[in-house]
Amino acid sequence: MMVTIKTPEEIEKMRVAGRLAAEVLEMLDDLVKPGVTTGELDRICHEYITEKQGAIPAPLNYHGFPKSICTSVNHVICHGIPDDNKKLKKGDIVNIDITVIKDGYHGDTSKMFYVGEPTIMARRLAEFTQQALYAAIDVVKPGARLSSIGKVIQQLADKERFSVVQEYCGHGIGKVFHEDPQVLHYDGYTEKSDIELQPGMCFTIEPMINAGKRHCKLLKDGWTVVTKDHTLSAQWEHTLLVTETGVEVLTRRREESFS
Ligand code: EYL
Ligand code: CO
Ligand code: CO
Repeated sequence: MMVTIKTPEEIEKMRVAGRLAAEVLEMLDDLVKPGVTTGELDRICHEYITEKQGAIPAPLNYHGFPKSICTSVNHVICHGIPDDNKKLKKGDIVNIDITVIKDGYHGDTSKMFYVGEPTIMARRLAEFTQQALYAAIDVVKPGARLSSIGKVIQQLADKERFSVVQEYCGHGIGKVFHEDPQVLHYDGYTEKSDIELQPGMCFTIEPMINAGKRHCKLLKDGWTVVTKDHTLSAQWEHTLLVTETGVEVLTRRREESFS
């Protein structure tokens, strides 16, 4: 396993990439509403990233992925493909996942949007998942172990009787979209893989939480991951930098404040 430590010059580029990714999510706030298609949202993001930001949407052609963003609606866990025929409707919940490359470095972030008024369960699941991400961010500091992240998320989910998806995880990030280490959202490290966090490490935390059982199914399109029991799923993601004293949230949005 090869975990990179970013230089001060690289950290500045990670800050820029992170800020741009966050700004794409902020731009979407007024656009996610009943009647819009996920295909339209993809085109809007693609144009914003390439024209306004002078950046590259990382998912496009990554391992052959056909679009510039991921849009995961209701029981879709992750990697939902934007589709001109998929109109969002009142009561839907949708995760929009943005990764941009700027000056060679990646910023990766996602959040849940409500389309009109969500059901009580949908809101509870989405808010819980955001709080689980925040609790996990809170344990990130030099000397902490990678396993403390998944332990906190799993423990909170157990209390609410929600489940934590195990097949997809957070990841180191930098010049490369997905680098070491793997960041598990459940309690699953071996002694060897459970590294100690050090200043200059960058990685994402991106828990996927299901209202029902944790198991996934890959659709025949080869990309879309859904809950096997078709219950709702939520995900939130930030890109983080381990600092000398704690953590910096590189993809922080205006509406967020971190201690
Ligand atoms: C594209 C590649 C299989 C993303 C992330 C887009 C989808 C399915 C192969 C991870 C893996 C985003 O870190 C990610 N999101 O936060 N693949 C991804 N793809 C894709
Ligand atoms: Co992402
Ligand atoms: Co990611």
